[in-house]
Amino acid sequence: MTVLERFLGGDQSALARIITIIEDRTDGYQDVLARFYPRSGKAVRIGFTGPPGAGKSSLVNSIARMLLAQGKKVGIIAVDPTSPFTGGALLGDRIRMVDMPSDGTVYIRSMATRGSTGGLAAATGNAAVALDAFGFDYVLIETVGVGQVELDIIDTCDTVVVTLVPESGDAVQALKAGLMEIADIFALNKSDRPGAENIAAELNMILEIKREKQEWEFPVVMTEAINNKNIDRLLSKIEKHIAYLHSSGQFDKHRREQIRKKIVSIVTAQINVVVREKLTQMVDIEKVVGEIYEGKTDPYTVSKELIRLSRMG
Ligand SMILES: Nc1nc2c(ncn2[C@@H]2O[C@H](COP(=O)(O)OP(=O)(O)O)[C@@H](O)[C@H]2O)c(=O)[nH]1
Ligand SMILES: [Mg+2]
Repeated sequence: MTVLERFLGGDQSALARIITIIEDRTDGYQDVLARFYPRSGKAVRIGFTGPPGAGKSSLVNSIARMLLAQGKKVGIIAVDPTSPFTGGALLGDRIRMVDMPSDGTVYIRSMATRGSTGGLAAATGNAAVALDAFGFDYVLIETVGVGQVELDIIDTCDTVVVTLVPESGDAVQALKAGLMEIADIFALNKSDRPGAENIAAELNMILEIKREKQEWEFPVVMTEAINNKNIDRLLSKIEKHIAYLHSSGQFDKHRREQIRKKIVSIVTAQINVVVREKLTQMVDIEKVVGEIYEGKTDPYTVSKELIRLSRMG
């Protein structure tokens, strides 16, 4: 049997192999994804983002357990380099993951964050498509709330949970980092710590502006991931948000937008390759660079001429 056949038969080791193929962009990975697309679209994607140490992995863990108890199948992707899921964990964190069931209802995957982050967002999105096609009901994606790559990843999620902690200034930091913009739900985790009530009040005050403008309530849930406290509330808000997305038509709209973006990114990447190849054939680029450097011509004139010659303009 081929790896694809084993994947379609529900073999998790084949799933792991396929995600590696996707991640490494091994020859033929696009054909594999092409097969997956018609089988995908059913899984709900929940993004968990926020500063390192806020408790994202712990929350993902608790939410996953609760979904599993409901008979749901859960795929987890960790893009957080500090995540216990990625192996850079404290012993305690690893133990927590070990008692996940090994009956095929859950699968945990970390995406490499070392080296080039170039295709990380695309690779993560593609891995989510694979998990979706494999038959998971939920795909939970954990990522640290920084940078464009993370924002691109979060953009593919249906619902975004921003995790904060009661440390002073956290809400303000989140505002600065643009997390307020992308959050659908706030989990104020480590609510066992002092100051939690104050931060929750502060958050709620900031959120009033957003709530006035939109139908959605932008709830703040005070969670304690380690004590399994209010995880049920958090999950019910997630479910409520998904229901809201459906009833408001946003679910459909967002999914279609993702497809549009996907087409543009595939075509753009492909055209980029073609253009680079063509350019090296058409012109002695170093010679032209020299001429521009010496002030004999300029990049605009050169480009205009190249586009004319290539008949692309
Ligand atoms: N006091 C307290 N600690 C927590 C809570 N949730 C998680 N932690 C701890 O915070 C640390 C970081 O958690 P982790 O889930 O790895 O955070 P992440 O970096 O956001 O994924 C771990 O040592 C957790 O055990 C909580 O509700 N209360
Ligand atoms: Mg983590």
